[in-house]
Amino acid sequence: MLTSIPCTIMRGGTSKGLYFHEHDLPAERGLRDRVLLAAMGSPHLRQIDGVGGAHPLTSKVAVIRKSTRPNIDVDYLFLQVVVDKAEVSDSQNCGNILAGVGPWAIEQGLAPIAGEATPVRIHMVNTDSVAIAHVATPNGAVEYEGDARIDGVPGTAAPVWLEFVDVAGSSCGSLLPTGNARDRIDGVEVTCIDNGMPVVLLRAEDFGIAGDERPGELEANTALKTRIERIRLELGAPMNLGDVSKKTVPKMCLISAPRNGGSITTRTFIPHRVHESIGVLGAVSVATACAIPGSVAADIAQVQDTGDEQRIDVEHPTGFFTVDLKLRTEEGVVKVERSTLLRTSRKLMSGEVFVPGSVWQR
Ligand code: NQM
Repeated sequence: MLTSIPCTIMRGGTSKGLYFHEHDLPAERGLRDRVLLAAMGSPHLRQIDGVGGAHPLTSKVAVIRKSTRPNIDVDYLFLQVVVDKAEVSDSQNCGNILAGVGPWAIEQGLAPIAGEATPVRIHMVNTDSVAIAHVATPNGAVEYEGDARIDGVPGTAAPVWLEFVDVAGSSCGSLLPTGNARDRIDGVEVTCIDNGMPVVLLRAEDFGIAGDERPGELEANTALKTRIERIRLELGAPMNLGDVSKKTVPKMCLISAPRNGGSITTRTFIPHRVHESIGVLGAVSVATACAIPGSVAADIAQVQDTGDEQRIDVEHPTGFFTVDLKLRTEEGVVKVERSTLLRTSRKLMSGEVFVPGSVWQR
């Protein structure tokens, strides 16, 4: 007999995933992961026996519960279900799937409507940090349709503004986990940064590429992939992430001069496939590196000197990702006060997902 589990499928930003109430999944972690693998159809390159989209960006899960923390509406745990391996990882956060958490929480009665736009305060369990999602709620209900446009998603939708205040160092312990704005490894200069997502910035030219190649072209470049993975594995410990061989962080971001009037061009290994755009917190980390004197991005980025309030347009394979940063400089050290950015989200399906009874019976 199949086991049915209440579930919502949502697009969050440029990702898509399954959203669950924590209490609808098994409490024991190993069993929970086996259930999620079965729901997605992993491990299988096409996830043919599940609802996964056969790409890391469409094989994601949000597990949500009402929060008991003061001044927080919900706790959100992000899980990456690996497409072709029997692995489920909580080693990273996801700001795109986060974009669906606010609307979902309101519709599930976990956050009260508060006028035209409802702020939903979300504790992000993976990184023990807080996001505030501002969800359009005219007429006392979540509105999914609207005029907001984000690159990487066709059409328009209602805006979901995301605000972060305490994500710097949330995975690695500090904004610049190695203590330096620039390090040298394997013959190249890199910047290791964590403003919500651990990212290593590398200059594309140091790898003999232009930096605006299509994701597929980069994924087909085996020598490039091997070298980038070697650097990633070496940087795990210095970035306070330990052994990263089974983790999806740090992300490896190749940077070069902007091509289309933005601040910087990016191509991001996440870490084995190349992102079709760029992750939310990944973009926040890259944007922050652009504003840090001495980073490898600072040399390349075209950023207007607007003092402590900076708008950084991160170019990626399918357009731009705009990040607004509020910074403060203390004794020559850049600190982040807040980052804000626009996402959209859409409810796609609400119902039950089925897994074999041999995997789980309630
Ligand atoms: O950086 C992809 C995505 C992400 C993560 C990844 C994300 C983020 O685009 O906050 O959103 O880098 O694995 O969903």
